[in-house]
Amino acid sequence: MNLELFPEASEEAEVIPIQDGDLSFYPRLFSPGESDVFFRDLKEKVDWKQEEIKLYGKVIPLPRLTAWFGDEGMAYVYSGITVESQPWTKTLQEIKDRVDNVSGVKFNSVLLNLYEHERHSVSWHSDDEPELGKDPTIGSVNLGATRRFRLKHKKDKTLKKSIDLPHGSYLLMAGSLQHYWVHQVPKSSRKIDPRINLTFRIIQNV
Ligand SMILES: O=C(O)CCC(=O)C(=O)O
Ligand SMILES: [Mn+2]
Repeated sequence: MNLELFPEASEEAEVIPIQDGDLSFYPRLFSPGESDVFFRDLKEKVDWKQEEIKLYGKVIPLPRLTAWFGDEGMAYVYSGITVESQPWTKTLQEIKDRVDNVSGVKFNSVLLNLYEHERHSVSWHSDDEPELGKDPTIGSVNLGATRRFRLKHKKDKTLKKSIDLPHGSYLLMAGSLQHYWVHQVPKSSRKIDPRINLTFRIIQNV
């Protein structure tokens, strides 16, 4: 990507003060123009899957579409689903290079979520699967409509945070955040356009 075509991208970060974890927010890691290009490419070309989970013997569709990419041989268990990774596409590699660069790590996999409308969501959880290791670094890129990201502390119920994640933004979660906090993207009663979220991860022992 020729950065001169996208002068409004910025690697400026805000540290979001939070107890028991680290949160950094890059409001415009990707410019609106390049974010539009990424959004369209991913929405059209990714083979989006409607996964299902089993809950109390019932099969329930996840309230969003997903896809899983990564270095060769990455398998990921997510809500009881095992998914083999697909190889990086040119667009995903380009996004990953920018994200790796500001995060100071090398992610080896990414979970893509497509929220087609306001009824699509992700419920309270931590990204604390054993294959991510202790204190995982999770990098979250946002494309398309702004959705609200909520965090709540697992022990101290008075601790909560809410962050709106706009087109082109990047949220870096690190330290003990996944140990002490859960997060969600709630449904909304207000109409919301499609959004794609990419959560970059590092699978250990590969
Ligand atoms: O869509 C988001 O902002 C969060 C997605 C998420 O938490 C996940 O995939 O683990
Ligand atoms: Mn998550």
